[in-house]
Amino acid sequence: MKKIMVIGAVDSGKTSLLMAIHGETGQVSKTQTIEYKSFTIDTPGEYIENPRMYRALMSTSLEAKCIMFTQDSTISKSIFPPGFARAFNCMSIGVITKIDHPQSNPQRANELLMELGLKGPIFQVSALSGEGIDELKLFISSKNRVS
Ligand SMILES: Nc1nc2c(ncn2[C@@H]2O[C@H](COP(=O)(O)OP(=O)(O)OP(=O)(O)O)[C@@H](O)[C@H]2O)c(=O)[nH]1
Ligand SMILES: [Mg+2]
Repeated sequence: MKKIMVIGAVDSGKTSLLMAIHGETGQVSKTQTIEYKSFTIDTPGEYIENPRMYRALMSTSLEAKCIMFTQDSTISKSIFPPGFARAFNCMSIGVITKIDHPQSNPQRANELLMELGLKGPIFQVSALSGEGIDELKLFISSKNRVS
């Protein structure tokens, strides 16, 4: 079965997001390497922050039917090169994270994600409060049905 992969900056909330999707609670730890868990693939933020690791992201993405690109809504800049999502053949969506945070600016995060050339929609979530997680899960499960 093809998987759902997540790519985004260090600390953008990728692992927390996957934990919320899997219904897991507890302490989040730093992602050191590419991690497979049932239908998801987690990646370390360093892999998008270091262009030498792009190749690893590209080859891993062959196992994915959908890539979630995370943008931390408390951060004012994007780590992604413009049009980056177009480099991947599969479905691509944006996920705006940490919308519960007092410094969250979802509008700015949305504008940053719009530069990626995503094929699919952009979701707004908080792994902390659970807001937006059900909507994202619904979209993911619809992708699971089609292939
Ligand atoms: N307020 C708030 N904090 C969050 C949320 N999601 C994650 N965080 C915090 O952001 C920090 C980084 O979260 P991670 O899930 O480890 O981020 P990551 O993208 O997996 O980071 P790397 O594995 O280093 O690439 C942690 O301190 C989390 O508690 C959220 O929805 N709201
Ligand atoms: Mg992580």
